[in-house]
Amino acid sequence: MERIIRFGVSLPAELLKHFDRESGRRRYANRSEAIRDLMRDWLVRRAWSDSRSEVVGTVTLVYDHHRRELVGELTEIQHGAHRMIISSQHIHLDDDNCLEVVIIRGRAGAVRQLGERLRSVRGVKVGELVMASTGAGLH
Ligand code: NI
Repeated sequence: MERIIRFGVSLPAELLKHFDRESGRRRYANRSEAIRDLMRDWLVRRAWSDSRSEVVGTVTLVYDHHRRELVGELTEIQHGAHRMIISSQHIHLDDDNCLEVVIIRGRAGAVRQLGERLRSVRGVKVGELVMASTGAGLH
């Protein structure tokens, strides 16, 4: 079982008051859980800021499939990066619109670059890169 430690932190009373109010709104069971989540978020952000660290990200795209050039370009980019793309899912939302979710694993710099390339393809209506983590080092 994982060893849990307790430690003391000094901080301004007002800061703690605001923190408790916000973490209560977000339905955290207790202050420790809220702080653990903050630490994990910070570690994930740190990992993404080091272009060499191993990360996982998802890119969500919404586009009109009648725009053939756009579809061709998205496919071209993904084939060019097939080693980094773990999976992709395509959903036909209606007569015109498609939703595509692409899961990418690799070095942070390369994952970010690929995400940016996909979302910046001309005609993409919604394009968002979510910076997730392999989970390694997070407990
Ligand atoms: Ni479709």
